[in-house]
Amino acid sequence: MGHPPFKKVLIANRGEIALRLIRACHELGIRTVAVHSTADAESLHVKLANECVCIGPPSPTESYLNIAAVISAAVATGSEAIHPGYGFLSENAAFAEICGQCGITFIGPSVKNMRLMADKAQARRTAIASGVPVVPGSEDAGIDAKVALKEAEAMGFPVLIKAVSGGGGRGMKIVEKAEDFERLFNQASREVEAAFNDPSLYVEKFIGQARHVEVQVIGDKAGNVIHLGERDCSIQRRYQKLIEESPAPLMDDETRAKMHESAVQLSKAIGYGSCGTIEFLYDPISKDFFFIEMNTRLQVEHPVTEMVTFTDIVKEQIWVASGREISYEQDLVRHRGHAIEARINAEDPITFTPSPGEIEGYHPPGGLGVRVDSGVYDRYIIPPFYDSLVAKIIVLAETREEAIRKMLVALDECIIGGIKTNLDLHRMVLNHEAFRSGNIHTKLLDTILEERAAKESSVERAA
Ligand code: MV4
Repeated sequence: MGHPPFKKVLIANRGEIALRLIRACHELGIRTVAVHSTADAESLHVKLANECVCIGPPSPTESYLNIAAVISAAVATGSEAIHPGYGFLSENAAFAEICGQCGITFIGPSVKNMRLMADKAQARRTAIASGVPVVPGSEDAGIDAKVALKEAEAMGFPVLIKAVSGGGGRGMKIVEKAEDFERLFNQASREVEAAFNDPSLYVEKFIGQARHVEVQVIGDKAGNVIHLGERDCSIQRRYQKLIEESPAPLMDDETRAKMHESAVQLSKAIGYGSCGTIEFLYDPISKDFFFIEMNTRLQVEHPVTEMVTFTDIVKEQIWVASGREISYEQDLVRHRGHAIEARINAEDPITFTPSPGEIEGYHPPGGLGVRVDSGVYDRYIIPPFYDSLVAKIIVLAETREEAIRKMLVALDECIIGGIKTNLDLHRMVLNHEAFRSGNIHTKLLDTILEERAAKESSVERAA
C-alpha cells in the first residue's frame, strides 16, 4: 500500500464533514484527532476519531474558530496536518499562515491563493487577465459612490453592488435605477465595513434569471490542474443552497467544455494546488457564462462530483497537500450518470428558522446509488449553536429523471423524528414541473415558495 501522506491529521470541524474527513484519513491509513466544543462532546466525530481534544465552550468564536486553541491541540497531539473542512477556518488565510509557521501542513491551497481569491475584486482582475469571461463590471474597486455611479451608468442598470471582502452573496445589493445608487452604495459600504472590517465595494452588471454553475478543480504543487466537471447549484434561497446536481442539465457539450477549460485556465494561471471551485453565472439563452468568484475550499456539495466521476476529492486533496502529484490525468476522468444532492436541514419549513433539539427516531435511506453524509444518530441532540445541516442525501442514477425518482424514494424512506426538517420542501421542488424540465434558475426556489404561499392562503380563504 505504500506509506500514507501523513501519520496524523487534526480535523478542525464538526458534523457531517468531520465524519467525511475522518473516513478519508482512515482509508489512507492516517490517524485522526477530533477537536470539539463542550456542546459537541457526544458528537460522532468525537467518537470516530482516534483521539479528541476539547477546545472550548459552545460559541464558535471560542471553539471551532479559536485559532490558538486549534493550533495548540494540533501541537499537543503531534498532528502533522490540519484539515479545516468547509466554513469555520477553511478560508482564513491568517490561520493557514500560522499553521505553516508552526510546521503544520494546512490541507488546502497556498496562503497566497487564499488571499488572492478572498479579495473578490482582485479575483475578477485575475480572471480577466487569464482570459476567462467575467461579468461586465467596475475595473477599480473602491469606496467612492460618485466614481462607482459613473461606472454603473456605463454598464447599464440593474447593477449589483458587491463587497470586495464578501463572497457567497454576503453584502450584495441589487440597484434597479440610477437614483437609488448612491444611497444603496453608501448603505452597503457601512454594512460591509461592520461585517468584514473593509468597506470596499465593486459593481457588476446584474445578470437575472441565470444559473449558478460551478466547476470543481484540483491542482497539485507541481502545477498540474484537472477539472472534475460542473455542478448546477441554482436551487438556493438567500444564497443557501438546497439542491445541487451534476452534470448541469440542458447545457450543450461545447459550452460545458468551454466552461471547464476556463476553470482550468484560471487555476493554472494562479498555480492553484488544492481542490477548489470556480463559480460561474450561466445564461442558458445566450449560452454565455461569466466567472463570479472562486471558493478555495472543499465544498458542501462535493459528493455529487464524487458520485459522477468516481473520485475521492478529499483523499486527492490530502495527497496533494502532502506534495504528491495528482494521481490521474484529465483524459482518465470519466463521467457517468447523474447525481443529485438534497441538503436536509433542521429548520421550520415555513419560517426557515433553525429547529434544534433531540432526534426521536432516525432512519436514513439506503440502496444502490444512495449515499448519506450525516453526523447524527437516533437520540442525538442537535445543539443550537451551529448550522442546521442534518444530512446530505446524494443519489446516483443513469439519467436525471431516474435520479429524481431515486431521490423521491429516498426522501420517503428517510425518517427524522422529533425536529422540524425540510424533507417536504425537497419533495415539492423535485416534483415541480420547472425543476423536472431542467429549466432551473436562481430564482426558481423563490418562485416555488411563492406558489406554495399563494396556494395556502387560497385554502385558508376557502375554509
Ligand atoms: C451575481 C448574480 C447576478 N449578477 N452577480 C450570489 C452568490 C455569489 N457567489 C454571487 N451571486 C450572484 N452574483 C451578478 N453580476 C447572481 C448571483 C446569485 C443570485 C442572486 C440573487 C438571488 C439568488 C442568487 C443565487 C445564486 C447567485
